[in-house]
Amino acid sequence: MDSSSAGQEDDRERRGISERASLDKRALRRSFLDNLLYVQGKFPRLATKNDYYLALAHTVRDRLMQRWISTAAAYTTQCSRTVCYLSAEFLMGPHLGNNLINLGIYDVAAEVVGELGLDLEDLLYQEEEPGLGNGGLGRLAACFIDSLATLEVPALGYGIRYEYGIFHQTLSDGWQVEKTDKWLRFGNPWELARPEWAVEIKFGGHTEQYTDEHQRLRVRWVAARIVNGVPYDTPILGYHVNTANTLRLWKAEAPESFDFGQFNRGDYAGAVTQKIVSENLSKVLYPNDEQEAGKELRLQQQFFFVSCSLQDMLRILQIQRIPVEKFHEKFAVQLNDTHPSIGVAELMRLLVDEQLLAWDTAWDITCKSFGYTNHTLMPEALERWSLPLFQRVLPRHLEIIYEINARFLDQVRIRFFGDEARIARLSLIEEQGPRYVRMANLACVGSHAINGVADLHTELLKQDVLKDFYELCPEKFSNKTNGVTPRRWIVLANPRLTSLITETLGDGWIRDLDLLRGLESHIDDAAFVQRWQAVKRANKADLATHIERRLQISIDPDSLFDVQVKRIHEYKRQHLAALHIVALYCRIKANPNIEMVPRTFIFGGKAAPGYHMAKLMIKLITAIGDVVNFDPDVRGRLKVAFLPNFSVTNGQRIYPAADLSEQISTAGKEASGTGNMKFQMNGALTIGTMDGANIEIMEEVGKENFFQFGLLTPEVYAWQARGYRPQECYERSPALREVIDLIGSGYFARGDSSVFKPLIDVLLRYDPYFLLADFDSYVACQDEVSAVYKDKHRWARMAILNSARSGKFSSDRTIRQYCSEIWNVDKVPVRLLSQEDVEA
Ligand code: T68
Repeated sequence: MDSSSAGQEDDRERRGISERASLDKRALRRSFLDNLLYVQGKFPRLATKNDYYLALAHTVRDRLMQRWISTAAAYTTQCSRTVCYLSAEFLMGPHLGNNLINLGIYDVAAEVVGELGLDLEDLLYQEEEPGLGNGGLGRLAACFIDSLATLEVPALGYGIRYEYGIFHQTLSDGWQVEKTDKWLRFGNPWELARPEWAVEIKFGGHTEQYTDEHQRLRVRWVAARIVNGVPYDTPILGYHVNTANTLRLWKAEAPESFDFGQFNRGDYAGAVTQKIVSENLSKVLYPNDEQEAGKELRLQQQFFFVSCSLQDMLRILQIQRIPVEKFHEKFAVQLNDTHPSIGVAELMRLLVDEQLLAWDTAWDITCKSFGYTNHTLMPEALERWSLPLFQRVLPRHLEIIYEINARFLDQVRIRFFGDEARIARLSLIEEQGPRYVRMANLACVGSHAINGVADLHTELLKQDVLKDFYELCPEKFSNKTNGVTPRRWIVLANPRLTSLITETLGDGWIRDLDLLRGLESHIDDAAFVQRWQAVKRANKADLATHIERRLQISIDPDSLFDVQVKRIHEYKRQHLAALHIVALYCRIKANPNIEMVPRTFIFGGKAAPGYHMAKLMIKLITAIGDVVNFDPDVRGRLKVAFLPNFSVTNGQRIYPAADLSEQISTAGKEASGTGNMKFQMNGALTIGTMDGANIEIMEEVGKENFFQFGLLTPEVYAWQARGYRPQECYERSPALREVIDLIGSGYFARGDSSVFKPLIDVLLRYDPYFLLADFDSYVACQDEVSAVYKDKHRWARMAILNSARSGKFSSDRTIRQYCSEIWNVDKVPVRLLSQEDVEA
């Protein structure tokens, strides 16, 4: 083809594209207005912003349906091997913006609503985010299902449709106050109820033995109570593909027959109570992260969603006419921590008691089906259920667990002859003192694969938390370092950076984040660096405006934005950052004319409602802000802002505006962290300990582009073994002494020295997370941060390198590893069915 005809071809193609685009746009506008009229029942003049949001949501949903149906058809006809991701939490964040991006119609939608005098961003903020998770673990599940869909892998996310998600956090006089999260108040346009696939879930009662027609001894579970599980499905669209997988969340409902029994006996109130008790099961998300709740309702929730999901898988086998013996060939079932690990016993019950398989066959299927991901090194987070409670809720499962345990320990006894202590540690039942069922042990025994979520975490699991299981079956263990989806955390959250990168590299990086390496060759291009700085400056100005509106404190967008957003926890050490702020404040008070790089400290995160020390940490930060923000000596050089209600939505405003990412947990405590990755992608530099995935981030970006400080894990262990005396650190460091004494004096509490006493006492006496040991190292490292920040050009180059080297931390990479190393699943590309196909 000569160049002129190639040019004509290009031209025709371009014209074709622009014609299609304008068609798309006209169609989008038409259905937007139709949905306003026919779904919302409003004329434009009477419509509220929320009506417009819902009209747009329905317009987008209509466009998802064809992909959703085509995906289901492809998987059903091909009987595809499917990943089932079992998670008590899915912290999805708002759907509309993400779906617009993945459909490739974000800009068109912005034009359409713009022409009607509306602002797309404004409409996006109307969406109540489904906050069905506490933090990292739930958000990881959300990133994973995004990546699974984008990689065209058949997958179902199974969880609970909590009516109240994670509480809404407000601050009153600097203290956290919790409000219920009524996210379903205005309806949810993204879900479809599927009552035709409801299942029955049994609770309590007793078991009976009987002989079947082949004279075999069998067990039947006679339950005291039955609850219905109704699935609500949400389509999960991949990026620029036809795949739309399903997130299937279960709602608990009372079975009608139960109500009627009591009603007919005249006990109307009893019937209604029964209904309320049943529906309580999916009423509320437990707000504790890293702490086992030990509550009966929590065990009921776990069993409820796991049994619903496993029964659903059996139903799918049946429609695809796959024999139950091939369960493990059809499904790879992943346990997101131990919360769904009762699934091991429940699948055994379904296979043995209901499908009538032999024990050994059922056990083989079970072990081949399950994989278990551990997310914590905190001993207090390991789930255990007291035996009496377990017996009361799940009598049949306790019998099954005893049988699994007896057979398992028989093998252990042979392998480790006479090692009774080891046998006691491996047992599924804790026998010293009150007896408990150990859920991590159940998950390990019933899974063919066990993984941690960062290199260090997996190593520590092998050496410590799961050492006995590692010594028993080393081949089951592997690492899968976490990742996050660049679609939400760059494309949606940071449109300015997205445009800059796409103009520089093309848009391939959105599906293949390793391509960001291409940015490295632009690091000496002054124009590029300048544009990079302008993007960050604009994002910071946006966040400054937001903070000023919300908190009535003025923020200088040219100050260093130093950000720590995550759940509030002593091991995450937000109070170490607070000590640093006070240290800087003391320097200013000692010498008001001291030269100092202006910093804005931004915090966000929720404390578990019953975790008093975490709530006191929030109060400490806000109290320091109340003094520092208004002290004339400070002259605006330090600002402290605690942004209430940290959430996915707020994260999307915050990560893109950060200069410095605080990842300062005690070494050996944070399993991985994923916020650290979101900051890095968006061009923040990290100040961090050698903990979790920080280590891998430093490996990728290079030591010279990372601010490292603090004790290493083996040093923490050594200090612990030697007998750590925090008082000595206090006495040795004058700066630390001044800070602790100032807080202890009540200076930040209007002279009331009792307010922060519990916090100061813990630090001086025990300091279980080594704040005082790491204080000097942290402050010195922060001084280096300030020194580097003064050289804006150098900072920008380091930031660009951080972003350029963040490819490893795409959840696409993580999911590829799970697919090939644990799940053994392949992608199944989806062909779009036409209208006629669908109707035929
Ligand atoms: C987090 N765990 C880890 N737990 O702390 C974090 N726990 O390092 C890691 O990056 C992340 O998991 C993903 O792997 C949690 O978020 C919880 O939220 C939780 C909830 C209920 C009970 C226990």
